[in-house]
Amino acid sequence: MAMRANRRVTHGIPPEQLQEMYRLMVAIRTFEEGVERLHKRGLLVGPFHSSVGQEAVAVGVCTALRQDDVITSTHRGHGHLIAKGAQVKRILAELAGRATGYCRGRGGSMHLSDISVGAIGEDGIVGGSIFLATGAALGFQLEGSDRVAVAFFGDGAVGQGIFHECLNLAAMWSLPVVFVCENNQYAHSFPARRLANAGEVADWPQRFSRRYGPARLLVSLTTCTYVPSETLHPPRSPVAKS
Ligand SMILES: Cc1ncc(C[n+]2csc(CCOP(=O)(O)OP(=O)(O)O)c2C)c(N)n1
Ligand SMILES: [Mg+2]
Repeated sequence: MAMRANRRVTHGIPPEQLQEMYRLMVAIRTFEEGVERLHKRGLLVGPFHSSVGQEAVAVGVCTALRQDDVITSTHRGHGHLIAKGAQVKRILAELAGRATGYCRGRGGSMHLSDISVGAIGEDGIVGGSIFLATGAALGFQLEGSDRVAVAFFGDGAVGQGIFHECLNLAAMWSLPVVFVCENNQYAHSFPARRLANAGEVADWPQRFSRRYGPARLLVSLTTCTYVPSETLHPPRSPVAKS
């Protein structure tokens, strides 16, 4: 079927790339629905958190990344890994507790990583993904590389100190880290707006850059968060060495 796209909403992304993005979103949705069925039948080991409804964020962001850029992820991270190029079979094997899984079946849904594609780790600790990416970004800056790190995290992380510490450091040191907040309005099952006196999530980029300085904070849920590559790989000022 020929694909017609409204260029205003597709940011001039070529049709073949749009198709690939759509294919990835469908792959993530299909995976999550399948996992849910297997979980209900008791065929998986441990808990899992579905990313149904959040596929576009993972795909939109990861499409703009290079393979050597890295992402960190949360307890709801299958979609992030798939979008970054991890192998679906190995994720599923991990969820089933098989030795062919990413952590030989010992880590489960919340500890997936595939270093070879730059998915350097999920973290079940709320906010944990944020410091992992900030640390990776500091490493990139120190070695003078132009790689970037992306932290996916949930709106429930706003109550965690680590969120604020990392925004502060990233802004202060101009670290090549992008914070991507998945605003699903809940901290798992608790209304996220009751967690912190931080106003509307959509206003966070402005609010926190006023407070800490211009860190790169994106907020999205259902809209496809396509990030132009130049936003992720901006020219850098040289690292000050003492
Ligand atoms: C430091 C910490 N406190 C509490 C928990 C228990 N917990 C698991 S998920 C969750 C809420 C996460 O909300 P959010 O980051 O918005 O992710 P969502 O589930 O909405 O995708 C909490 C409090 C945890 N994992 N880590
Ligand atoms: Mg949430």
